[in-house]
Amino acid sequence: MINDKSRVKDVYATPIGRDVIDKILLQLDRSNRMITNPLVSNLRISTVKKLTRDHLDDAFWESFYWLLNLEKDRPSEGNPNPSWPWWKEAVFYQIYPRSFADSNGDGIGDINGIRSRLDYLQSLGVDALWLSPIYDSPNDDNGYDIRDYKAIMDEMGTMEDFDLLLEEVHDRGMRLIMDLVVNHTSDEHAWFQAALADPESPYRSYYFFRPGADGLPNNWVSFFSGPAWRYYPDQDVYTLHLFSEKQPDLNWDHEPVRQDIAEMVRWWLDKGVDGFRLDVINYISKREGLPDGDDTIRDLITYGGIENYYYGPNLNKYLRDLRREAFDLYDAFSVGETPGIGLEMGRLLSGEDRKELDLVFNFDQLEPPGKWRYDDYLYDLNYLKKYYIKYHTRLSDNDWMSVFWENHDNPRMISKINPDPRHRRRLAKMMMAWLLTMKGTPFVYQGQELGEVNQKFSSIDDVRDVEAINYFAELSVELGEASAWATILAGSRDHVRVPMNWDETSGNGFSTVEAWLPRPEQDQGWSVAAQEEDSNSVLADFRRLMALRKQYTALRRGSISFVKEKSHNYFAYFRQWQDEKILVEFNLSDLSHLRSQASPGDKLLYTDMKLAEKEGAGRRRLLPYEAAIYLCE
Ligand code: TEU
Ligand code: CA
Repeated sequence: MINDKSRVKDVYATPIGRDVIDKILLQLDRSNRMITNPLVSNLRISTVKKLTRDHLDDAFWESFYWLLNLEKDRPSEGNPNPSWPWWKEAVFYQIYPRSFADSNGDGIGDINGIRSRLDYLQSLGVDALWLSPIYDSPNDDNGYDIRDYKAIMDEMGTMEDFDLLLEEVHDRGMRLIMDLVVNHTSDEHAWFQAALADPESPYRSYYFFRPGADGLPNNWVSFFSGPAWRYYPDQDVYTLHLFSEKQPDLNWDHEPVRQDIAEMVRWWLDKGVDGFRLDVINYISKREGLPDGDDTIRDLITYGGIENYYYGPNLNKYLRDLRREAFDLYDAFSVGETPGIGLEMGRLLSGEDRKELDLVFNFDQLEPPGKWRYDDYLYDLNYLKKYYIKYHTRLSDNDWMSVFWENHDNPRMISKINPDPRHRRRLAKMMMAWLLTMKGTPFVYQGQELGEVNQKFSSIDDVRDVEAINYFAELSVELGEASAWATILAGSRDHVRVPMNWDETSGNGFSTVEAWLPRPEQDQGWSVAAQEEDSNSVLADFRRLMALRKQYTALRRGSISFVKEKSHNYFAYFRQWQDEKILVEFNLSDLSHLRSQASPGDKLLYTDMKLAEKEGAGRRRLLPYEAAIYLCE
């Protein structure tokens, strides 16, 4: 048990303590030597408490101890015999169905649209598709608010369409995973409707209903602005919603909820679905009594209350149960979306011996210290490099990580790194080379294979996302509309939700009518059609890189070792499997950089083709944002 008598090093030795301290150090841009040096590491917490009295009150320490003492387990430091399931060697491709392809001319992407593009997907060489939600939903949060888990949203098509899609994906040797959104349902779900209609309903316990009498039940805030509680005046009750007010949280402590969810998961797996991505799955277990969030923590990370549910008391148990009662019966794959968790928590959720999740999506790589998604800043790739070095230095053979930096919730990475259009192509290629040669399982988001960048939205009327709309309203009051809009433009999730850029026609080959979220501008030369015609396109290089990944086991299974770690703006690593050794090197800047690692006998497997032609072999410098891959002699 961690208590006042414990020393700093005892706290740092616990997985949660380590993750929390590492996160604070990261924000302060300090190395962990600040903690591991004997002077600090031997301090008693009671002393630290005194030293930090002005910033951290008793409530903070109470929450911190509670969190630390929750987790008795430690990540396993090895696995002599790691397994090689398909998903460790696969490349996943995420489809945002609303924006992929519209088959019936209503401006909304649908299942038959996806079916019509399966040849394209197969031609990319990707192994598995992940579909964002296509279930019946009133679309308050684009399908992440599910009304009926076993029905298809009208706009998406029918269950027959889905069955055909699944069959056709399998016929092409690919796999399909779905999105499982079970932290919350829609308020229009039958369970919630029953619960709301009758206080005596058994479904009342499926959610968090609290009496209205004394005002807000606690101080938790919603990720989509405002308090996390919706008030129903007729009944004088509140319900908890961590996301929009139309997304009430399910009460996982109530066993029938867990049973119904397991049954629903089996129902889909029985259809032949290959697995699921589990939406905000680390939020499902809330601290008993739903106590107030600590003010200091709220001030640090804005999401008041989060320490009470982001790695809750029964999280590990609920995941194990769900795996045993559904996933394992079908040998199905699972990747958990786990915002906020750190490296060690991730290992506890996805270690091979743990039997919880296969993989997690951790988000620490998306923003450097002190930044968050809505900040307008340039992302320094040296930070991404440091992140992967840290992870791969720490992970054991019992762990496997997901590799990604784009999805439907985040702006395009190229725009964050360097929005100068002159660098777009090479930067996009370099990021692809990175994604596809880093150790772990890559997840590509639709359009990433084209080098997509952010959209030129001009006002709040151009965006559709509930998060952005709510946040704009909140910010406008504080800052005025102009500066509120600048913030929305930097971070809006709609940058990546515009229709896929299939061709150069007015509807971009996505639809014959105006899309539900129009692209504000044509992006000439960057469509699929244009890139198919260009052997030096990002798309062409994506396929080249995919082919290399298929050809060389080292790129999929190989160990990773980093070289010249300290060299600024330069990132290089070896991947090795048995006798096969591959060197990958990147220039992380827009200036040329000395190429330092390859030996003369190494065979160049990949670089931007135009560069290779122009400069020939034996060049001494890497050009701006150049990636090079060699087979070592
Ligand atoms: O996102 C969860 C999440 O915490 C964030 O990444 C989210 O984008 C939010 O903006 C935090 O401010 C998942 C889904 O990926 C997202 O699309 C959903 O809106 C959300 O859960 C609710 O289901
Ligand atoms: Ca449609």
